[in-house]
Amino acid sequence: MADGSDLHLVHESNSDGPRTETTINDKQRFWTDGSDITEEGKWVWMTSGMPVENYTNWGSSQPDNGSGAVLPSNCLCLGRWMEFQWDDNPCSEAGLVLCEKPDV
Ligand SMILES: [Ca+2]
Ligand SMILES: [Ca+2]
Repeated sequence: MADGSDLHLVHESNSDGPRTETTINDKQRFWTDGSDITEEGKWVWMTSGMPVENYTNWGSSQPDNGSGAVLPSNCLCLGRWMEFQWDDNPCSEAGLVLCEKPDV
Protein backbone atom coordinates (compact mmCIF):
# COMPACT_ATOMS: atom_id res chain seq x y z
CA MET A 1 0.00 0.00 0.00
CA ALA A 2 2.65 2.45 0.97
CA ASP A 3 4.56 1.63 -2.19
CA GLY A 4 1.56 2.38 -4.37
CA SER A 5 0.58 -1.17 -5.16
CA ASP A 6 -3.05 -2.12 -5.37
CA LEU A 7 -5.23 -3.45 -2.63
CA HIS A 8 -6.65 -6.90 -3.16
CA LEU A 9 -9.59 -8.34 -1.34
CA VAL A 10 -8.91 -11.83 -0.07
CA HIS A 11 -12.00 -13.92 -0.33
CA GLU A 12 -12.89 -16.72 1.98
CA SER A 13 -12.32 -20.21 0.71
CA ASN A 14 -14.57 -23.18 1.11
CA SER A 15 -14.68 -26.73 -0.12
CA ASP A 16 -15.92 -25.55 -3.48
CA GLY A 17 -12.87 -23.40 -4.03
CA PRO A 18 -12.38 -19.68 -3.76
CA ARG A 19 -15.47 -17.64 -3.28
CA THR A 20 -15.73 -14.96 -5.89
CA GLU A 21 -18.53 -12.86 -4.49
CA THR A 22 -18.64 -10.89 -1.29
CA THR A 23 -21.76 -9.20 -0.08
CA ILE A 24 -20.94 -5.67 0.93
CA ASN A 25 -23.56 -3.89 2.94
CA ASP A 26 -23.38 -0.27 3.93
CA LYS A 27 -21.80 -1.03 7.30
CA GLN A 28 -19.28 -3.68 6.20
CA ARG A 29 -15.90 -2.58 7.40
CA PHE A 30 -12.63 -3.46 5.66
CA TRP A 31 -9.51 -3.10 7.73
CA THR A 32 -6.13 -2.12 6.39
CA ASP A 33 -3.00 -2.35 8.56
CA GLY A 34 -2.80 1.42 8.97
CA SER A 35 -2.85 2.56 12.59
CA ASP A 36 -2.02 5.49 14.85
CA ILE A 37 -2.21 3.37 17.99
CA THR A 38 1.45 4.04 18.85
CA GLU A 39 1.15 7.81 18.69
CA GLU A 40 -2.14 9.60 18.19
CA GLY A 41 -2.29 11.26 14.81
CA LYS A 42 0.87 9.56 13.52
CA TRP A 43 -0.42 7.03 11.00
CA VAL A 44 1.82 4.09 10.15
CA TRP A 45 1.44 0.95 8.04
CA MET A 46 2.00 -1.57 10.79
CA THR A 47 3.46 -4.34 8.61
CA SER A 48 6.14 -2.20 7.02
CA GLY A 49 6.51 0.44 9.70
CA MET A 50 6.29 3.06 6.95
CA PRO A 51 4.42 6.30 7.64
CA VAL A 52 1.10 6.80 5.87
CA GLU A 53 2.16 9.72 3.75
CA ASN A 54 2.92 8.79 0.13
CA TYR A 55 -0.71 8.16 -0.58
CA THR A 56 -3.74 8.98 1.53
CA ASN A 57 -7.44 8.81 0.81
CA TRP A 58 -9.12 10.01 3.97
CA GLY A 59 -12.83 10.66 3.84
CA SER A 60 -14.33 14.00 4.71
CA SER A 61 -13.30 15.16 8.22
CA GLN A 62 -11.20 12.02 8.75
CA PRO A 63 -9.27 10.93 10.68
CA ASP A 64 -11.27 12.20 13.64
CA ASN A 65 -10.12 9.72 16.33
CA GLY A 66 -13.77 8.93 17.00
CA SER A 67 -14.70 12.56 17.50
CA GLY A 68 -15.10 12.27 21.27
CA ALA A 69 -16.34 8.67 21.39
CA VAL A 70 -15.43 6.54 24.40
CA LEU A 71 -13.12 4.36 22.34
CA PRO A 72 -10.43 6.15 20.35
CA SER A 73 -10.23 5.38 16.65
CA ASN A 74 -6.75 4.11 15.96
CA CYS A 75 -7.17 1.75 13.02
CA LEU A 76 -7.65 2.56 9.35
CA CYS A 77 -10.62 1.07 7.56
CA LEU A 78 -12.84 1.78 4.64
CA GLY A 79 -16.37 0.98 3.65
CA ARG A 80 -19.31 1.96 1.57
CA TRP A 81 -20.57 4.43 4.20
CA MET A 82 -17.65 6.66 3.24
CA GLU A 83 -17.63 5.64 -0.42
CA PHE A 84 -14.53 3.56 0.29
CA GLN A 85 -12.47 6.51 1.33
CA TRP A 86 -10.53 6.04 4.54
CA ASP A 87 -11.97 6.30 8.02
CA ASP A 88 -10.42 5.69 11.43
CA ASN A 89 -12.45 3.37 13.65
CA PRO A 90 -11.85 1.67 17.00
CA CYS A 91 -9.50 -1.27 16.38
CA SER A 92 -11.77 -3.63 18.31
CA GLU A 93 -14.62 -3.33 15.81
CA ALA A 94 -15.40 -6.30 13.58
CA GLY A 95 -14.50 -6.23 9.92
CA LEU A 96 -12.92 -8.01 7.01
CA VAL A 97 -9.23 -7.57 6.30
CA LEU A 98 -7.72 -6.11 3.17
CA CYS A 99 -4.41 -7.65 2.22
CA GLU A 100 -1.67 -6.66 -0.14
CA LYS A 101 -0.11 -9.12 -2.53
CA PRO A 102 2.53 -8.73 -5.19
CA ASP A 103 1.56 -8.63 -8.84
CA VAL A 104 1.96 -11.99 -10.54
CA1 LIG B 1 -6.37 7.79 16.58
CA1 LIG C 1 -13.35 8.24 12.10
